[in-house]
Amino acid sequence: MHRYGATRALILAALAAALFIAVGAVALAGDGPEVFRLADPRGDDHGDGSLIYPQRDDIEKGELDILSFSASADKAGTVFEVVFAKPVRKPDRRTIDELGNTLDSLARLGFYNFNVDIYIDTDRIPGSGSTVMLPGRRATIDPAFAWEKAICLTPRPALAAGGLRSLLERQRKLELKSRQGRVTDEDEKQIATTVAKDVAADIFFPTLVWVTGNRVRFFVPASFLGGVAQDSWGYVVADSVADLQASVDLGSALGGDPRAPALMIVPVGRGRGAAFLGGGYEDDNLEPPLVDIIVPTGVKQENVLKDYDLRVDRPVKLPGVVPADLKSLKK
Ligand SMILES: [Ca+2]
Repeated sequence: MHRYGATRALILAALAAALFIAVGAVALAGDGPEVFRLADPRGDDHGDGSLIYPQRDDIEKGELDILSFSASADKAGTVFEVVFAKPVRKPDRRTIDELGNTLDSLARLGFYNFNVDIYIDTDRIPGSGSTVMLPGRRATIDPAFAWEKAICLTPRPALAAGGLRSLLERQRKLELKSRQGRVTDEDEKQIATTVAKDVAADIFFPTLVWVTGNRVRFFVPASFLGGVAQDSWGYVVADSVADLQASVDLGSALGGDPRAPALMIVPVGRGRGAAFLGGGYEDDNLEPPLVDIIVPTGVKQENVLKDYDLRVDRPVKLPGVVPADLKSLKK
């Protein structure tokens, strides 16, 4: 009897420990104080108003429809959260390439259909920072919100980071070549080192991700943002359909500029199809393949994403949102 009691006590202790660990893990996922929350309308997951989801049976309207974007303080950094209109679709065991790779072995973070880009203007000085978005977004950031730090939540972060580095390396090699005529091995090494350093300092690809129902939360360390995310910073948030296969698509031929590279993103095309966002215009390489973006109060997403000019090659300019400004508006 006594023995049975001891065993039971042990089991209870083990259960309590397991529960403690589970609770600890949940607490890690951003249960600290909320820094800000930005709301976004339901039903606007159509970019400039014309985009149609890829015609596949594993993605449907609502899945990329952002309802809110928020940030919570965490001991070691920030946990961002995106809430979608529909549950996040989980990678299953189906084989998706000739090598026999299964979807869940490639997309290991619990989601696979979307990217969420976040460009953060931390210094709030107009014109200071970058206005360039990740390859294939076919849009720029409004110089008033030029960014210092970018975050790209994508199903295959390591592949995306590697793809971005090789793209930038090639770009800088070409620049150097046009300046000095040739590129030496030493130059190449130098370029690779600088690019790796720049990408690590400027762009973060989250690998700690929690998916629950309609919500995806992801951790960004204080070492990257220089502390916890601030509500006085400017945020551009845009989502897109993820292309799992191609880290860097160099020959995106779908109605676009064949020279324009794309990073893990499904392009826009005409009509409807499985491999692209439908509803695009003919001979149009400036319509962004961005499905849902968060815009400032009083601004219409569709108008922002339509505001480009093919005649003078002027792309869309995305404005940032400063959460603290919204709070003062409410007062
Ligand atoms: Ca939305």
